[in-house]
Formats: sequence, C-alpha cells, structure tokens
Amino acid sequence: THLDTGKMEEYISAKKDKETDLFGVAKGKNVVMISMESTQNFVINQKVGGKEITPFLNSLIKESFYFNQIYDQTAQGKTSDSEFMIDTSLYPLSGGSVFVRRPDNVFNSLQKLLKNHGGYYSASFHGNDASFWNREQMYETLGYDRFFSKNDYEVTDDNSVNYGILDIPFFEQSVTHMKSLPTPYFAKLITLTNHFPFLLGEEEQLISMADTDESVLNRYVTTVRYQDEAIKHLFEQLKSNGMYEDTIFILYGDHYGISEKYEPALTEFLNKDDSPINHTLYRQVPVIIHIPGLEGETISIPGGEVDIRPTLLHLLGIKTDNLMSFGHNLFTRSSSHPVVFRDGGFVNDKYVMQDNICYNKSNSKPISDGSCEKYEKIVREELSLSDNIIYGDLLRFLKQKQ
Ligand code: GP9
Ligand code: MN
Repeated sequence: THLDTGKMEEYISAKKDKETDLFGVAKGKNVVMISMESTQNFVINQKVGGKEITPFLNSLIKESFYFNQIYDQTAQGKTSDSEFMIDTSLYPLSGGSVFVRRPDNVFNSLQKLLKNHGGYYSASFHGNDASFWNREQMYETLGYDRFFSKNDYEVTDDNSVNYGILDIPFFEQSVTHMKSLPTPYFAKLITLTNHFPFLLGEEEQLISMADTDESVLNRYVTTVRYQDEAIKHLFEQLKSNGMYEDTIFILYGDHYGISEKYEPALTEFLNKDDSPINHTLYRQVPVIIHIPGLEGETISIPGGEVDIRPTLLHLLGIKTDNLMSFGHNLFTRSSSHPVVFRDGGFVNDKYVMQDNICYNKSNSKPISDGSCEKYEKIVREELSLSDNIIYGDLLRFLKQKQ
C-alpha cells in the first residue's frame, strides 16, 4: 500500500480546527472518561413506571455539555471499536476488531498526544480479563501506562453478575487505584453491568422492568438504572476524596444495547411512530462532557464517536490541525458533514442513508433525486483513507512528533 499523501493532505487541510472561547478551558486538568456499556441515548430523560431510568445522568447533563445527536459508529469490534475511535479518531475496520487484528501498528493515539502535550499518565480500568479484545497488547501500542484489569480487582461471586464485577464495587475499587496515579492523569473507566443479556440480582434492581413483549428490553432499563446509580456513587467518592474539582469528565455510550430485532418493542416503549429510519436514529448514544464550575449546554449537532477526541483535545487546549484523523470538534462541526457508518451509510442534518437507501430525515421518505450522492462520496473516501492507514500501518511513516 502506498501513502496517498495528496488525498490525505487535501483532507487534512480542509479540516482546520476552528477557534472557540472553549479552547483550553480544561487545560492541565485530569481526564476521567467513562465508557457506559450498551447505553443508548433514548434512556436519557425517559421514565419507567413513573421513575427516571437515569436520574443521575439527567441531573448531570443540566450542568454539562450534553451532545444529544451522537451516533454509534462501531462495527464488529463493539466496545473495542469505540475505544479505538476515541483513542485514534480513525474508523474501525469493516470486519473484526482493530484491537485484535492490528495491535502491532503505530498509532498516533490520544494517550501519546496527552503525554507529549501535557505530561499525562494514562490508565484504563476494566473488570474483565486483560486479554479480552486483546486490550493488554493494544493498550501498550496505544501508549497506556497502566491497565487495571480483572486481576487488580477483588472479584467474588457476590459482587459479580454476567461478565464480571458489578459497576458499584468496580468504581469503588477503581477510585482506590486512581488515588495512586501520578497527575495529570487520563483515566478511562469501562463499565460492564449493562451488557447483554442485561442480568441483575434483585437487590441491584432500583426500578421496575419495562412492560413490553421483549424481555431483553424489559431487563435493559434495570441494568441502565443500576449503572446510573454506580456513576452517581463514583462522583460522590471522587468529590469526597478531592478528585472531582480539577477534572474534566467525558461520559459516552459505547454502542447500542437493543439490537435490531428488539427495535419494534423499543418503538412501542417510546410511543413512537414506525419509521424505516428509526434503526439509524436509535443508534444515538449519549455524550456528556462535565467540567466542574462550567455551565454547559445541550448541543444538537449530529456527530459520531470519532469526533470525541478532537472535542476533548480542544477543551484541553491541544491543537488538532495536522492530525491524520477523521474526527471534528463537536462544538464547531458542520451539521451537513456526514456521520459515517462502517457499512457505508451515514446521517447528517437532512439525510439518512441506510441499507443503500437515501431518506429525507425530516419525513422518513426515501428520495431518489441524488441528494445523498455527494455525501456518499465523502463516506467512501473517509472509510478508504482510514482503511489504508490501518492496513498499511501508515502512521509509522509520520516524521513530525505529534
Ligand atoms: C468486555 C466488554 C464488553 O470486556 O468490553 O464487550 P462488548 O461485548 O460490549 O464488546
Ligand atoms: Mn460494549
């Protein structure tokens, strides 16, 4: 594979970071990132039996930047794809996980940028085995300094369900580990309880199940509610340990939890009209950026997980102008720019391209006047540039220190 520098350079110069008043507002702060397993945006401000599914997140977003039109861009690599997009701002592969398939590549990762531009120490925290999704190896490649995995936690039958340690004891033990980190640090905490098939002991159920035809969806609201409680506890513990004030928090849903076959039940649960583009719209995941002392606002510009990194870097005062990456700062992202899906589909402010059909987003009607074509071209170009970078391991040729 050859580095098509022409295309890439043209691409990079077209996406210069725009200035905003927010540039550098979180400079030098610790970064705490929370990957919320299978958390879709529909749970925000949604109730079951008169009770909020996410009472803590609902209150947090009132004093945060809340991006309510961010789409899950993951493919088969699920959680690892979301991590990959956030750490590299490249797209996942169409099959398998980059974490498993390309762990020996050179990546210009978020962790390296933070180290080079602010002396950050990076750690990831997750209650599953270190080898799952090949994290142990890939984290080295990405420049993480430390991975706290299952062996670093006290995991018992009592404090576990489904894939492993429950989110509350996970966060409790993580805070203990976090106290020992050098500052400034980047800490990524990956939750686990809200994972398919959404199992939960009775004591952990803080809300009644939903009442639809699909037990998966009915259970899902209870595990999301538990996760919300766990995040609330985490914030309380960070506050009481003096670890809250000087920190920027980024919370995001890693990918969908309710798969396509359960979506009719979701439509019923949300009292929505049936629509062919519901499938795409349901793939919205919440993205919340909380900076203590800053007011925040709700931002409804379409974007994707690949855009999280440049947004964070902007707030940390790190320029992203010349980076070989695909994300855009969510504070200035153009609403017509397509949010790229791995299958070639996309969404922007006006259109949804799903299963090779172009829809008018506002009325869900298919359109055949070629409106989607210029965006489809961008989608194809970005995916193929990203694939070239990954398959050709092209970032190893980058001369300048980024
Ligand atoms: C496993 C956790 C869940 O470690 O990240 O993985 P998923 O199935 O969501 O990719
Ligand atoms: Mn996941």
